Amino acid sequence: MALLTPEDLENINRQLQEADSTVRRVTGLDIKGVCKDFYGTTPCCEKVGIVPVTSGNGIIGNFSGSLHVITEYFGFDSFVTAMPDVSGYYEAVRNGARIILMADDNTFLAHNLKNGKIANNQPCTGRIYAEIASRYLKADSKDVLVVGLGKVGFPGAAHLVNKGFRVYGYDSDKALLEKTVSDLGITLFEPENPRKFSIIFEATPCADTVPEFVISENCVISTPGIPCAISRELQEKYGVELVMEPLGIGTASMLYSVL
Ligand code: NAI
Ligand code: 0TF
Repeated sequence: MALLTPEDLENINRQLQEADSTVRRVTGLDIKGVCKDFYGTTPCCEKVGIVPVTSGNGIIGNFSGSLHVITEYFGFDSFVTAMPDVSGYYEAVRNGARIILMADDNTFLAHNLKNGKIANNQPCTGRIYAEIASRYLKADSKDVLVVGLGKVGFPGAAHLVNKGFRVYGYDSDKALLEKTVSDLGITLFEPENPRKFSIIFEATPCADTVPEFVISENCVISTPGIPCAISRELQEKYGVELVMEPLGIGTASMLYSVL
């Protein structure tokens, strides 16, 4: 898994506010509104315990602090434990946490201790970014280009198929691409046959993965992928609505999914 850096998470509150404005322009709802509609749940001041985890590459500066800001932004009452790992988990439960948020290098989970529901960041992120893309108010058709069909992209693409969109899939891993095209019944996007899209969902760990020839004027690119899928120059040239934020939208999706 590509790991976040403390720099990715700088000014998380501002990043979240900017993403919220874009989501509102794109869908007519803010992030809370999309999550509420999608999962049919509403937070009721559930207490969230955020537990730092030291295993593997260790604690990421700003990670727990950003989760604290994000959970409060979405209306949860949250705290970061003083201790990490198992001691932190114990501390969170003893201090009344109803939902635990914690991540090692492979898994970032939300676990609701009251109803037993558990969520994984990757599918929750894929689904919510795909859902936002699917709600684009100015879309000119139900065609969607999905770039990157891994642990985030696959569940997002599957969600778009379930919603009745015509999904064109692309991944630089040819074997994975062919398997996914067959498993999901989507269309293989061939760069040799270029076409333009008004809805693009991208989930790769690489920069500049969305080529100019697929971008239509005022399209939406909904992308959890870090670094950014398109250059600022292309974004400005085509008036792209870019939904991109490093942690908050995916975390909101996890939290609403376990309520
Ligand atoms: P993954 O490794 O499971 O999947 C990435 C896929 O992208 C792979 O199938 C790979 O073959 C493909 N790929 C790589 N370069 C490509 C290119 N140039 N063109 C087309 N396909 C390409 O990774 P995962 O877990 O799905 O994460 C994807 C990205 O999303 C990462 O950058 C990760 O950090 C980010 N992420 C962001 C979150 C957020 O809240 N913003 C949450 C979770 C992940
Ligand atoms: O960096 C990641 C994921 C996060 C997905 C959301 N964008 N790409 N995971 C590693 C998190 C490790 C956290 C660390 N153990 C801590 O500070 O607790």
